[in-house]
Amino acid sequence: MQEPYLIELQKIGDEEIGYISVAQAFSNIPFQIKRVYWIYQTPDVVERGNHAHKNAVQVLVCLKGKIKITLENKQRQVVEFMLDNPNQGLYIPNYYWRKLNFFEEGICLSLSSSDYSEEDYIRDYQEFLL
Ligand code: T46
Repeated sequence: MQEPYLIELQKIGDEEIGYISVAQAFSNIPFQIKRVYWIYQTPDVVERGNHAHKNAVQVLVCLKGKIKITLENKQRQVVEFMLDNPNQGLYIPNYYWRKLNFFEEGICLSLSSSDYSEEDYIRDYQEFLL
């Protein structure tokens, strides 16, 4: 069973001109990236996620603001990450129940290993624990 972990993405540039960070498959991202999406304008009071993936693995990057990501495995072990830095990614293995809370107009970039398929989602928490 894989564990979630943070990935430090190189920060290229300086204070004068700003920065570039790069995500590259099989270099700093440990899978082939098949889909990229981003989540934005989520009010603080909303909790997104509340599902797990059967196969898809992901790296999430907070491009702006702050995002609290709570991850739980089938053994009910919970780990929490606060992403607030665009040169940091969070690797999420499959079979992790996730909850996302956005603060300060948080923008979340997601790099996913798979095409979108509703079949890959477990949206029922009791089913997830089976
Ligand atoms: C995840 C977290 C971090 C699509 O049509 N195509 C897509 O590629 C995606 C990602 C979503 N959708 C549709 C499906 C729903 O009708 O957009 C709607 C919202 O999706 P969802 O409720 O799954 O959104 P989140 O923010 O709870 O979850 C998303 C990803 O779905 C999920 O894989 O890990 O972001």
